[in-house]
Amino acid sequence: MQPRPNARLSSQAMAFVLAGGRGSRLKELTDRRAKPAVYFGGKTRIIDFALSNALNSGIRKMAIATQYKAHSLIRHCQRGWNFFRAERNEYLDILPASQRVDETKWYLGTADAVAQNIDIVDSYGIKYVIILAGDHIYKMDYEIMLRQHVETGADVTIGCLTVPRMEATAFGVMAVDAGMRISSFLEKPADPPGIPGDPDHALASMGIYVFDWAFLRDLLLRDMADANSSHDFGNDLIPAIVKGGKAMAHKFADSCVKSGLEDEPYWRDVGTIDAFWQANIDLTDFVPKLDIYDNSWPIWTYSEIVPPAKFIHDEDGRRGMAISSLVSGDCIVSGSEVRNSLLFTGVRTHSYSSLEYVVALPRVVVNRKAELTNCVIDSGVVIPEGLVVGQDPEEDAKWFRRSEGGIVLITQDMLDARARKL
Ligand code: ADQ
Repeated sequence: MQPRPNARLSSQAMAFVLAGGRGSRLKELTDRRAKPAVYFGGKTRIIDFALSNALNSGIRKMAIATQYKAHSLIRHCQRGWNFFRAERNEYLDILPASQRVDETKWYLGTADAVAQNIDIVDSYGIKYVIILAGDHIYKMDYEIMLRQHVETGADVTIGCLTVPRMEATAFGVMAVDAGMRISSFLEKPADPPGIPGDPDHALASMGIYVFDWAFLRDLLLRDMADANSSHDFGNDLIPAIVKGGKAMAHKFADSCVKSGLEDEPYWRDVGTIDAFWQANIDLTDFVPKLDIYDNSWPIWTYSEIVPPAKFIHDEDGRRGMAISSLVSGDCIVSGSEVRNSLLFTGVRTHSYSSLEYVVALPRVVVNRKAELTNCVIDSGVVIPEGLVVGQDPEEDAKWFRRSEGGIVLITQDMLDARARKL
């Protein structure tokens, strides 16, 4: 059956979400979980942003390729993203590596993760595929990008944003002509070229690609047979299309204006402890740059059924209070002060404790008289009575992981090791 000519393009598209990378710069936060499964923003996990963007854009067919430490990611997607109905032509498949083509074969690169699942994508009967990374925080209407792709007749359309030139070493960097056609593409160049007229900035790939499926399918089959390829979009496929085909850039900033989603383009790779802490703490701003209260673009997630947050006086009459903070359900703030902090579901803070600029992941317990500043506390951690963090850099670094930016990451293993030595 041919798709109706006036149908939204998203109804003829699928989202293929790459969620196999480790994200090693998040250190111990990704010891037990893949980066896309890391918690963000009080209730959600990082991958919920890409999946919600796809859902809110009208896409109802999705696949998620997982690889590294996939258990909690798979469990999260099974619990939170299980509302797709095959009888309504909606699908969400979770595709762990080494389970389909050959049980010993991991996904070699990002393109290989798609290539190993060609038959699944075929079965969706779609015309367009949008490749997404599962590890970025942003809101974006992919319908606008799909429309540009179709209108320009591109072989590939690549989402891009402007970044400071010196930060562009971590990205695919492109040059474009006046019509946004990409004339050159360098994957993670040591000396990124600046934008003409704006030499301090570079045009970076967001790792978001729109293809006609027939085109990509053919390319993947050829790439699989190429012994010299690393089977990666950024290293192999995209540079080849830029050289021999028509690659177009889709500016995230323009997309934000057209969709009306954000006044200022907001995109974060929360790939380091500092960036992760900052993006979470930014949500406590009076007017945060990322609006998670916008009902028109909800960030969907698996949400536990929990009681409301509670703030209580302790038996000494000390007030439990939170100021300029986000406090999730099932938190109890008892006789303690929480400032400029973000508490995930089920956090408990006890009398005489204080938290300032703290990101506490689910089910953290802060015992009495603990004083915590500028830290990220992993899920389930029990902070012992009287622990002081964030006041003496040397002491912090002795027991915990202190980031370049001075943020302290606390895990239960670190606390247990400390308790054994004290
Ligand atoms: P990187 O940031 O280096 O560059 P990459 O490691 O290729 O990203 O991972 C992209 C996505 O694929 C991530 O979501 C990751 O989890 C996932 N992934 C990585 N290896 C995988 C595998 N073997 N199987 C399944 N999933 C996997 C890319 C582009 C750059 C671009 C940046 C933007 O190559 O050109 O600028 O993304 O962040």
